[in-house]
Amino acid sequence: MTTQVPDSRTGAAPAPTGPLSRIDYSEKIPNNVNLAEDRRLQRALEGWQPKFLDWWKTLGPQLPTKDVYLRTAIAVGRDGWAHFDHVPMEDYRWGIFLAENDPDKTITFGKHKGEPVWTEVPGEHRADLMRLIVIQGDTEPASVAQQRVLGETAPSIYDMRNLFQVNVEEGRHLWAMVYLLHAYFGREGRDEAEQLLKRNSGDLDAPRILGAFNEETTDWLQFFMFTYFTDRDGKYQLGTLKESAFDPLARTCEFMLKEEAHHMFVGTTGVQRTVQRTAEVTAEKGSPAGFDDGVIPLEVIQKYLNFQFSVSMDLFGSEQSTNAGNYYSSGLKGRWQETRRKDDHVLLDDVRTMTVVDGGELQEKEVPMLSALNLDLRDEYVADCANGVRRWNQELEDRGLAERLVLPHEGFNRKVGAYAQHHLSPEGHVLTDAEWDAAKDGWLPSEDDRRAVAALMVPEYEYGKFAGWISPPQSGINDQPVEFDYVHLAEEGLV
Ligand code: BYC
Repeated sequence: MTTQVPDSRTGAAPAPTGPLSRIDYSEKIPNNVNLAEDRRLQRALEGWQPKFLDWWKTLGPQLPTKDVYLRTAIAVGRDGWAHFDHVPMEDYRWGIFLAENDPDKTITFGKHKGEPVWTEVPGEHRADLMRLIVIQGDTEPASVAQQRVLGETAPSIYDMRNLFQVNVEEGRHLWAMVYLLHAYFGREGRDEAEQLLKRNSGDLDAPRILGAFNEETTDWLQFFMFTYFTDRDGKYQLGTLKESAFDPLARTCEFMLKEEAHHMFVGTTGVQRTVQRTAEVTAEKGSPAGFDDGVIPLEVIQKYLNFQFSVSMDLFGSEQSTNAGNYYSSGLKGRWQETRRKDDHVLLDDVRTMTVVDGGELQEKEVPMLSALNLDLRDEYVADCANGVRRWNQELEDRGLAERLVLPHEGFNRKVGAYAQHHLSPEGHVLTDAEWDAAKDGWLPSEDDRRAVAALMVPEYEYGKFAGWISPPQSGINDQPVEFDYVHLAEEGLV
């Protein structure tokens, strides 16, 4: 592998290799969008770049590191799109990559179905498209800031590397949205790009747009639940934007999905290894293991699951949404796996059922399909979420334990949509306010639970060693051993 001479601001990057690579690493901003041919856009992005780097220094990972074994996107083809090497994090080459262009591509749904995809923003959809891109862009830096202190309590160097990989790629996804704002939305787009660096997770005056991105990521169990449940919302939202008639957005999201898969791997296996460790200790001692045994009790893992699942369900918006119907009909946002659906892809005459709370009970009602597309996507998401839970339960079954983790009811702990004005138990019973208040600490992490989990979060910085509350993974990253030196910390002597 050859590296280029580091630029003072962007640092070294791996040179592209192989015939698939079309990403130009000679640019300050690696890209496959011919940035060099558009001086105005290039200058605008080069103006944003130092602001991003300042933001990264202030709100990116707090733990000082020398370098990290990171995956960098170097191509957009099917194979060999990524390169792994030790890179100082601030020198990571955040670039702009769109999936391959298909000149014959047509719109697959809505009232423009069958027409060629758009390479420019149609005037009548400008505001809606910008809103979707801003909402997507807003989540990316939010998650980095939410996770900024976790390096200090990493259960292993392997896990720390995965955290930083997720962080740099969320940074790249911010770049992806900022490119679209700069390239297609003029001054307004540039203003929005600035705002993406100014809003801050949990800030009372300038919060992040969506609820889950203002919650604190208090500890590593929360991080694993976040990457399992909340990154999975990202997968499904990107999956619908990948169908967009606005082709630059579609191609951007398609490429982002490649990186997203690893983020969910981190969540799935992180929770799995936590459950595994608790199950092992429980099986050894013959009774439920808990904080006194140095592991996270299963009921607390269930509470964390309940919390992150419910706040992630809110990210889908209201079950009935005219916004969602309009986005679909106009071709801005499709359905999950739109082209595999066996219907007319216009949906004007279609209906479906949804659950509502009526007279203190759950009732089914029929609604126009077009108005219920947030629910359609959310149903796909819930089915996917259930797969991980099955996998986690396998750890319990394998050790002969009877306990099981479950997804709570869709109406549990909701702040957005049809259930927002009601309290439901995880089993789906409608509760009075008093019943909810009396029971909620048994379903959601209490302050005491969070404190007890935090007390277990002691850093383990020795290569190949793992904190006592979590099992080691089965294999390392990119065929490296588990005990590989994935991160070199800045402080001498720590590793
Ligand atoms: N919190 O018609 P409605 C990711 C607002 S995650 C606060 O029901 P719509 C990632 C809504 O804005 C994926 N407010 O909703 C994961 C609207 O406000 P206005 C992010 C909310 O528009 C991990 C009002 O309520 N991408 O990538 O149909 C790490 C009524 O809205 C919330 C996207 O979300 C909420 N949870 O659907 C890193 C894709 N929900 O306009 C990254 C782009 C709704 O009346 N966004 N509201 O003031 C969209 O497609 C849609 O905007 C939404 C909402 C699905 C979010």
